[in-house]
Amino acid sequence: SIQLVRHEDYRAPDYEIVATALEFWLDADTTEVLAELRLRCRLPEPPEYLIFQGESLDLLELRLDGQVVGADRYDLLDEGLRLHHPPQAFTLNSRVRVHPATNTQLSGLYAADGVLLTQCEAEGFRRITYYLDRPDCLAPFTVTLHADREHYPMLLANGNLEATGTDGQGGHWARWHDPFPKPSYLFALVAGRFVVERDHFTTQSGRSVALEVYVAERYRDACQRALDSLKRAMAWDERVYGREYDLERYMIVATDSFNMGAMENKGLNIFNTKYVLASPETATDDDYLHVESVIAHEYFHNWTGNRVTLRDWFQLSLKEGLTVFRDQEFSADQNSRGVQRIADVRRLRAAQFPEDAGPLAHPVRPDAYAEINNFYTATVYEKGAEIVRMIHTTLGPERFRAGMDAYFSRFDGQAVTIEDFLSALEAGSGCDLQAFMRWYAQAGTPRVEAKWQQDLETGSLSLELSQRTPATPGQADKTTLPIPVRVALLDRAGRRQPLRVGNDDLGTETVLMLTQPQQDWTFTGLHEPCVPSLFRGFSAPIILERSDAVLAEPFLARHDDDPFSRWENFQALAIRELLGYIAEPTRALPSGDLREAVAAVTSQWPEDPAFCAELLTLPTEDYLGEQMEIIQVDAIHAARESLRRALAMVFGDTFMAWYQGLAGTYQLDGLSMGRRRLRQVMLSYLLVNDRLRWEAIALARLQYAEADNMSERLAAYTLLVQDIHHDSEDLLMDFYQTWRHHPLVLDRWFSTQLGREEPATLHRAANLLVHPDFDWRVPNRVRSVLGAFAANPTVFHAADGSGYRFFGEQIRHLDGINPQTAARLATVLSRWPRLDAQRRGHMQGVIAELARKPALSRDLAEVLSRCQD
Ligand code: HT7
Ligand code: ZN
Repeated sequence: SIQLVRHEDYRAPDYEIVATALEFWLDADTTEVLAELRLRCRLPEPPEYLIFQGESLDLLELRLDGQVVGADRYDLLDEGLRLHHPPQAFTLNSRVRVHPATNTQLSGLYAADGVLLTQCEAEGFRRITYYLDRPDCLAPFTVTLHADREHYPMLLANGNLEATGTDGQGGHWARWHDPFPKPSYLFALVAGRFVVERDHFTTQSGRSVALEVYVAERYRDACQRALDSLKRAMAWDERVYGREYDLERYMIVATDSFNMGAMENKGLNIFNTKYVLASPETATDDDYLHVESVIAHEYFHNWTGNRVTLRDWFQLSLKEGLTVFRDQEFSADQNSRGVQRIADVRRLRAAQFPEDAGPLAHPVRPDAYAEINNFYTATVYEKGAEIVRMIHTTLGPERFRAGMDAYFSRFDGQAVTIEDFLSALEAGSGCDLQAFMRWYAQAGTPRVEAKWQQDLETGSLSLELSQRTPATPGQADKTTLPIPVRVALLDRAGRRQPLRVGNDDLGTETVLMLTQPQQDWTFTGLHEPCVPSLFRGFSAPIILERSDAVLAEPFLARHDDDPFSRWENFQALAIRELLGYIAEPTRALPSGDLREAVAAVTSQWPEDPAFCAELLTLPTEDYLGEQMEIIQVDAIHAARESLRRALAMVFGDTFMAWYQGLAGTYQLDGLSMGRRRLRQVMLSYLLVNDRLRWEAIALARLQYAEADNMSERLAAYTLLVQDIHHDSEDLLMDFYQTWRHHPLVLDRWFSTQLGREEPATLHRAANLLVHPDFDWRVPNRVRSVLGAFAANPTVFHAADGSGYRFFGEQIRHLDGINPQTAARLATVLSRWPRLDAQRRGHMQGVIAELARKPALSRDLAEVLSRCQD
């Protein structure tokens, strides 16, 4: 059975580390690490023993206060080194060897593309040296790096560069000091050959900060977006939160070999190249937006995560949820707030809602884990951000800011908990927020039911809201949550009406707090018929069930002045249409409501093309599946295709006119990006219009051949390659020949072809796994095949189970190389409870077979075991 770490078992560390000094003799095959830790007991009497975590380390020497430690004074355990009878205060010196070149897990110190680099969050530092590897153990670090100058001309670590020098025979060294006490998970070093793109930022107090982006020579020209985004993020954090950067330099290093998106190591961020590099020839508009938001996210961690850090890993959302909220708000301020919110909610619904409804459901603050890496989830990140957003909505921006000021001033330099966060927000804002603790503790997506009634005679409108949260694994009984409901009342022309409740005048938009299982509000002075617009801006992460849906949705889809809410109701029309068609496939499409809503959008030139693109994009097959008790994979696919075709037939001429009229020169402002996005939506419809198809294919091929940017080129390429009735082998060849030397673009070559919804895609996937450019050690490449395969609804969910079996075999293989990535990809196997009996049996069979294999990683074993619960 798997051993769990439990929140309730938390104990403060017995020792503090007063100072950490590390010295590295770097080499890809064998690196030697000398650690000097000054320790002091925090208890009146020292304990019997002290455990230093360590994993895959060859211990060469151990000294205590300068004396060699005898073999009877310590044991080497699976989890690390147990030192017996530690003194009250002492200095421990250890010398260990590690092997970066064979570290395919990409946790700890590893080698990639001739570079040596580290990833320590969550528990990678123990793969570098013996340590108290826990987030509540903070120390200032001094780090000296020695390496061969030829192979590793640049030597980087956290903090400020103190000194450099040469060693004999072509060696050199650099010493770095980070004065800000930090937990080990924020440690980083990098050694290698890079080009550096530089800039600087002057802080609000007038200090100049050097900004440096380190990339491989071939990426030299693709760093500007990252630097610009960084400067805007720094200015934004000063303006919105009063937070200033604290070191002399801020370094970002890009690597193609990385388990996640990026890492906020103090002063030395390490990034997946995917979230640093952007040039018009290689990056899409979405890539540009992602670079901006991930750069900002890691920068914002400097205060929310680094200066104020976590007491233990159960508090992960304290830094991640809060920092996602901050990066979402930053992006909303840089771009269109409405479109940003739609994208945030799309992501939440695509990843977090299914997680919260299946066997992997867990609270935003989990109670137990076997492997903490498995808890970097959409729930911790995205739902965590929604909780912070609800608090922000409840307090309003000024009181929220006062609360955040209190948080930073109380806890700077400390390792704290979510309770600490809420209590500081309470102190700063003067509001009671205790009830929000329940959102952190309770899993599952709440349902809110809305009913209302208007009496035109008396002018009163009564609104009744009720809430319930379905049971989740291990949490049968659910409590009531505080749910902020942003509302407006719209008259027939879509105008907001004054909101009066009792004697309170609430303006034309307000936030109601639903804190009971069921609550009523009566608005007065309303003598014209009104429709409530509820959960504007998606003011809470819930599923809304409105009793008036059939009437309200068509109206709100056309008239709601809140962009999120209008989009939401538009989507609801499409969902209703599709579910209706699945129930009765002889129905004519598109029917009245949706047709009229689309006609209203297409009747005028799209002034806000990005928003129009959102409106006209149909819900994904996955999201449709979420609306059904049992996911009818094939029927959903058929219905969505039929509706796309039907809309294309009715609105084809407008779509063609827009496609032509929206063309423009390539620029990177929001309007130009929006035009490109809407043009691609138009093109996707035109390709399924029988009358215009041949013309559309010619246009798509022309767009592919002549585009001067990757956004338009890839959009046309993807549509053509994924069109199973079109022979696009020539395009595949051309794309490969053109981009085979650019890993990020080549990832697209791999993933796009796996989006073809036809049985042959299974063989394609198998062939790609033995392609000379496939590499099991590079997570981006692995995800571009296995992630893309699992995202293909009809092929992955093939009724005969072949998709699941193929996938399971690959996960098993990957687990031996990179358990973290294997376990993350394997989470799609948690979807079985909603599949039909045949598919469910196949998927459960694959899970059971995988789980029986010997020598599974803790990561994968935990995911499989939770999938089986
Ligand atoms: N805080 C970072 C998380 C992260 C990570 C976690 C586990 C294994 C590898 C990792 N790389 C990065 C990313 C972030 O949220 O900013
Ligand atoms: Zn983060």
